[in-house]
Amino acid sequence: MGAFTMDDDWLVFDPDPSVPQFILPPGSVDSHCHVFGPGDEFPYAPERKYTPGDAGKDQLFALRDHLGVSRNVIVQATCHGTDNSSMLDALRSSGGRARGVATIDPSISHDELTEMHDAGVRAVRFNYLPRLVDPQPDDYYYRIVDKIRPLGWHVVIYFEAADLAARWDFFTSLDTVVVVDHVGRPDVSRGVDGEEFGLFLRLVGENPNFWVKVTCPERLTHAGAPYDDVVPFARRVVDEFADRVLWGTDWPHPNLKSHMPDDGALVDFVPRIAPSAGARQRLLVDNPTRLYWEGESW
Ligand code: 0GY
Repeated sequence: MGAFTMDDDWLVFDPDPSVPQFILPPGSVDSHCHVFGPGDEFPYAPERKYTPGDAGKDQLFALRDHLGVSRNVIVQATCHGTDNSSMLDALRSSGGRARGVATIDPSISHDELTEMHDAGVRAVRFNYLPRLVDPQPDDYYYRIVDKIRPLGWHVVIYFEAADLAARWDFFTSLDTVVVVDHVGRPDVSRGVDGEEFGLFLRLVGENPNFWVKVTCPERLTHAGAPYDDVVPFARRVVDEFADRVLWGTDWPHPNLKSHMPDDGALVDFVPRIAPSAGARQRLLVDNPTRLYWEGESW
């Protein structure tokens, strides 16, 4: 028995995903995935809000190869707090095929940041979901931005659409590239032409430093697989902001309660939101390569 027991209602990732019918173009990047532990080697943080089942780098790399993905962007999961060791270990084991998004606090030293940069970290994540992290004042985040600016890193933000208006001034004050997780977490029952999603489209339209991950149909859907109700939202963003969109699996899918997606089906979702080969090339290959491997900054 290991040191950690996953939450009673935890859903573990699909151990046997389908082989996708859609063949990913060479160089495709899974721009949003995580590693959890393993807890015996990389303990979960005392302040975590959930305890997952382990999902380590070997399983992630096996999924990468199974799906036909070339590279990963591994996002520090909140269950590890600001201890990035599991994520950094995965980056260092990837042979240059993974980049990272870290969670740090403002007291971090320049040497620690440089070490993370050398391992492949290129961004930090600010998380605004109280079910995942305790809120911090804006100043906390501005201090982090000051620390990462010299390295040319960007900021990934995770918020729910209902909170966008209240955070608008802070978000738009950020002078880095800003990547928004999971299409800005719209309530898809409100419609793609509704006020809520309209505000999000305005955010990205008015701020050319904003990028969007068209990820997580399995999290956004009310209808369930094959996620028809999410298609218009993701497709609108891909159509309007073709050079600033990223795709990812979100493996191993933390905190899903309704169902666990088939990761092969998540690949098959791509042509539905990016119907042309040109749009897919940008979404899957060109955009993430520019941002995470070539160091595009703002
Ligand atoms: C996601 C979504 C979630 C969790 C985390 O770091 C995390 O714990 O990001 C969520 O629960 O919505 O992006 O994986």
